[in-house]
Amino acid sequence: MSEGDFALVVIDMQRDFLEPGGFGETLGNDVSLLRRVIAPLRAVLAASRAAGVPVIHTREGHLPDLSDCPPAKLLRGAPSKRIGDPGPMGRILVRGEYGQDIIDELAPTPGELVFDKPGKGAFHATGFGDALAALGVSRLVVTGVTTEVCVHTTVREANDRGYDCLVLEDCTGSYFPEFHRTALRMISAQGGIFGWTAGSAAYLQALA
Ligand code: TIU
Repeated sequence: MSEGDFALVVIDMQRDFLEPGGFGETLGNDVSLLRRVIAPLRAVLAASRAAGVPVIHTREGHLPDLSDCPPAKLLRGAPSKRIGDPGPMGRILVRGEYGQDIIDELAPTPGELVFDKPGKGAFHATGFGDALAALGVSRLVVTGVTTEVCVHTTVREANDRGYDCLVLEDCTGSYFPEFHRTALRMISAQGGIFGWTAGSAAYLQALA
């Protein structure tokens, strides 16, 4: 993997998805299932930073007045709390709240780009696409949660926009282990219909 032509993208490693009392748990999920992503992703972040790879983080979340949250998203499902309701980590999935921020273990360093996004994909209603264009990269190494929701939405759109995507298998995760496995297969099936997948060990080896 030649350096200088790719960025590391870390999707939604937020307390709202990984810690009790946040959005993920209000949807009925066991948030502990995502924690296995943290250690390998910490290693990937450290090695990427050391190699000078640009790192971009995203956070799903909404404006305090929820004007960027479509009614369909606000009303969907039968969550124990809805987006914007008060929870133990602040208002659920609202920008600026403690729960909406990235977990301490993977906190961005000064200078790393962080995009708040109202949707599942990183491109919709954000400056993510412009940031990639400014960086001049054509390839993305994609990590984060959840594999079949925000990672997939982002990878599918990135693929349409002409980016080659490599999704790191152990640095992505789902509340549904079978969805995780299948989502990864869906990316690389048919000769790489949306991109490719690999374990973080291969990425670290290629960086070294
Ligand atoms: N619920 C779920 O699996 N995911 C999300 O709502 N957002 C992200 O994937 N970040």
